[in-house]
Amino acid sequence: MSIAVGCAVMVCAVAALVGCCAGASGVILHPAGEPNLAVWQDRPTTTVIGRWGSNASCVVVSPNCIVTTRHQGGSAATVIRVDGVAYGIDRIWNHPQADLRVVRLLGAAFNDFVDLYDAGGEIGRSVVIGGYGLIRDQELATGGTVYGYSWQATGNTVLRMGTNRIDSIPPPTLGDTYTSEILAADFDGLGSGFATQYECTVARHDSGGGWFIKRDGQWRLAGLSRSIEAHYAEGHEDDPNYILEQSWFRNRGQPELSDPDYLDAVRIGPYADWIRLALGSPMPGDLNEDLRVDFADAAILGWHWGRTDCASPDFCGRADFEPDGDVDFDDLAWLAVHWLTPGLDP
Ligand SMILES: [Ca+2]
Ligand SMILES: [Ca+2]
Ligand SMILES: [Ca+2]
Repeated sequence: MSIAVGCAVMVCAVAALVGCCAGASGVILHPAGEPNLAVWQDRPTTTVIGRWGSNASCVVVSPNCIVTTRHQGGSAATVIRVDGVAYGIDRIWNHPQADLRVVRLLGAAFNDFVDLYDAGGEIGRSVVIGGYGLIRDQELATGGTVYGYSWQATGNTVLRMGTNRIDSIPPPTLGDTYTSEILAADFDGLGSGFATQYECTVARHDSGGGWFIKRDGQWRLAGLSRSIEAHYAEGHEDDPNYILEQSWFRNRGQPELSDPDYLDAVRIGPYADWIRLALGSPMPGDLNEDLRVDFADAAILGWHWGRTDCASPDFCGRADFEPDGDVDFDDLAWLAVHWLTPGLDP
């Protein structure tokens, strides 16, 4: 990847961040209207991809948890929609460095969820990409040759899915708001020889949507859509005030040249253990559910020490861990046994 592309991607990530009230990073497909999800079945089930608030996407990874990116924002009041049902948030775990969060939903009991892909070897693998983002609008052409598509301004309430192939695992970009391991692909033109059957890229509001790899006959989550190559009005290259909401696969000035857009995703594999800790929470002794048993938990236990009035649902800030109504040496034992576990340094 050239430095120029790297810069463009960085600007785009910022643009996605700034634009989140207006939007985050739809699956843009060619040909338009394909694939028909009622006919195309070699893909994850649609019910494992949800909507995060009004501006992003998410993926169901357990009976009651989703994962998504962080850069689109959101709060404890954000509403998540999965298969048409709205859910509130019970708990959010933000990864300390990566553009990644796990969110436990209130009242959720999903039958459909995906396992995490952590087997490595992603380069060259086919992926199915899905999300509640914007879709393509007009074709863009120079001298009669189509080089890309503009995006529709609205319409990010419909799930779309397409395919691509992972080209590389670029080094994490240090110095951004988040430092994430990533997977990269490109939006090849139809008939280029590199394009997959339903070659797609992502657009605004697809952030947090899934990149899925099929392994052992099962679709697993390998990535979360994160950023795309930015395009600018002519004469305003690299000016974030002149970003065009477009996806290209040929050069605008010289459309005879193939020039597929870059797109990337937060890579799930390196974070799979951290995600699984959150999915397994609460773990014994982790009173504040920050996935570590340490002094912060001891402080909570100390604060409630000696109480005998612990009751559902809070159980004295969960200091009464077993729970049996009091905070005593039985509860301290949970901390002692699991002290400074699990020792995952994120
Ligand atoms: Ca491609
Ligand atoms: Ca803790
Ligand atoms: Ca107790």
